[in-house]
Amino acid sequence: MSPFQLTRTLAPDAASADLRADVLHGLTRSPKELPPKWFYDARGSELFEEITRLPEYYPTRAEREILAARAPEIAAATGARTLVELGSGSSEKTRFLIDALLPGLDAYVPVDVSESALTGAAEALLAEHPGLQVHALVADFTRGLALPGTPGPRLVAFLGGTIGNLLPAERRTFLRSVRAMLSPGDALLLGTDLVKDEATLVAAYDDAAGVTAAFNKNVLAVIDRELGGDADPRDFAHVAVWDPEREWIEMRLRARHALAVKIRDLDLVVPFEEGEEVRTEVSAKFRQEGVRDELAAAGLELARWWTDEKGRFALSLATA
Ligand code: AVJ
Repeated sequence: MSPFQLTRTLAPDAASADLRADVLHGLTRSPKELPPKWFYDARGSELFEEITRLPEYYPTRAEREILAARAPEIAAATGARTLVELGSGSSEKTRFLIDALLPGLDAYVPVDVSESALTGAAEALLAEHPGLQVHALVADFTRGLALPGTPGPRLVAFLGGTIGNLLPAERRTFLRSVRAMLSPGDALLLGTDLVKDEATLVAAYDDAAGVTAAFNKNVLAVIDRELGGDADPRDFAHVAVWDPEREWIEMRLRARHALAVKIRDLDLVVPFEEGEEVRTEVSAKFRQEGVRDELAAAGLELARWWTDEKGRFALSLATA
């Protein structure tokens, strides 16, 4: 068998139908909102990579520190022969896991909505590890997955703190669908950003160089290009606020003055009052008790908990 297989479980036009539905629904309700997944076209993914190198944006470095220190323990605890990575993107931090799991590792199953991210990452990996089976899945992992029949035990990794971009009800559904993928002996490795002082959190989402502002406004460029919109990013301000009750950061786009955005392909005119905001992202921050409870509610048991030296970010290992 060839060491690389790619399975598409997304219709090629699924993304555009979903974008239409999300924009129509999100911009005709009050308060307005857009799902964060639409940030990530080629430009948005580039901006996100840039964010991960900003001095204010600590989560990527903190998670890399944990993986570098703990990958051997993770490998020993799981003995995984298949590594599944949800939202794998460029698979950069996964190298620590793959290196620690080899030579017992048979298969790497990266799952992402972006086919180009998957093939690029797979090529790089296969060049280094020609014996490894790479079975890439183009899929929306929030919708439940059929995994290939590669050998167990399986380790399912969901890194980067991306679970924080789901709302609490979505997290429950997501964790249950992960639980449903696991057999006895399999495990979940989950990355979560942690609650900390407001100034550190807000700075991470409102950096001095304005990269996060450009990333936030990129969703307008996506709407303009994909749906024939006429939104002008200069009409909107980037806003990042900490919600201390819900313990999450919200990113919003705030209309600098009253205006209307026309979206040709939706036959839609979206009015904005001066100061009106669109919520574009929630990024929840966690505590150990909350992670344990959410895992338990999905039938998963928190087995190990690791943080970086400064206690900013956590990796959880959970078993079915
Ligand atoms: C996708 C979870 C890594 O919520 O921190 C970065 C995306 N948004 N800056 C996050 C993001 C604004 C990010 N993750």
